[in-house]
Amino acid sequence: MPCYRPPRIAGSEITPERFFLDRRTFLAGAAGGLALGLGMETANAAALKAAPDPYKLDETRTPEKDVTSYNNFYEFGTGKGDPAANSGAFKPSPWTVKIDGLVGKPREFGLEDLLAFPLEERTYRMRCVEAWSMVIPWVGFPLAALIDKVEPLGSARYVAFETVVRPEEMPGQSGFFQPLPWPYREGLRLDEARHPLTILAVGLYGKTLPNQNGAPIRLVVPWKYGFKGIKSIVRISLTETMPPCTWNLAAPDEYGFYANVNPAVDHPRWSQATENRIGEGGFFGSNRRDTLPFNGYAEEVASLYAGMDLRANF
Ligand SMILES: Nc1nc2c(c(=O)[nH]1)N[C@H]1C(S)=C(S)[C@@H](COP(=O)(O)O)O[C@H]1N2
Ligand SMILES: [Mo]
Repeated sequence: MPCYRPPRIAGSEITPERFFLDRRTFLAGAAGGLALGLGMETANAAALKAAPDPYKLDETRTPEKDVTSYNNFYEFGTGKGDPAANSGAFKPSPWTVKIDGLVGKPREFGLEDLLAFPLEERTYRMRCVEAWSMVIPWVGFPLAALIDKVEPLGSARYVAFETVVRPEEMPGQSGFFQPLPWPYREGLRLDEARHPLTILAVGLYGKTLPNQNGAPIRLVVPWKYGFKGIKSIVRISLTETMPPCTWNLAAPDEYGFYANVNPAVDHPRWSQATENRIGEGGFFGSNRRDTLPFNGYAEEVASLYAGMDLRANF
């Protein structure tokens, strides 16, 4: 049995910028050539070109080198540079995602089946609970399209997700000290999962998803804190009751099930009112921008929470 060391993440207010920059300089040589040649650029290219982004943002995209070198993916280590440095041996192909639980047609989807969904580009803000943010051009498809294929039963109310467990390929899952209990788990209410903003991403910047960003398929829910965006998914289950979620289990007073971005509800150890947009500088209070309710997607999603106390149900 590994020793489970309770995680204690910190706000980016206290992230030493020098450390991040050193790591990044060190890793710069590894940042190229990360597309793993799954053929995504050719598969579905026509559909991708044809589909306009309905949520197009008028904000500068975070440079690709930052999106692929400053990551949270504890299966590869807890440092921001660890996922890019330690995920070279990870094999995202072949891959299957099992869909089970309260569905009429449970089945396994191979990577080819997943890449066959009409792909779209979606440029979304991503706001980590640690108070940093990015703007990322994802490639993916609505989770609703996948859910429809398996025909949810009337009793299904939630969707549970699980990340792969592969200690041989994921150094953060082996060794005596491990930062989290595996598999990493996340969940959504079924209506959140079906919302058109919610996508399964298979790429970014028009390329196959790099290992450190959750290859070959990860969840993106842009109005929620980044930890809801579970990576390298192998199982999706429809359930009647609220599924257990990794960070919520680890520290329930710090990370809620809903985890909707909310500048009015501070993390117990730091403010959530402002954020540091990666690539713009400003770790130490200069150049911070205001965090927006629902990460700027209130018009689209606030109605999902009508009548809910958003301070209590964080
Ligand atoms: N399996 C898994 N998924 C995960 C994480 C993780 O540690 N393991 N970290 C989460 C957190 S805290 C964030 S902010 C985002 C980061 O996504 P990115 O590295 O692609 O920017 O992934 C989320 N998904
Ligand atoms: Mo995060």
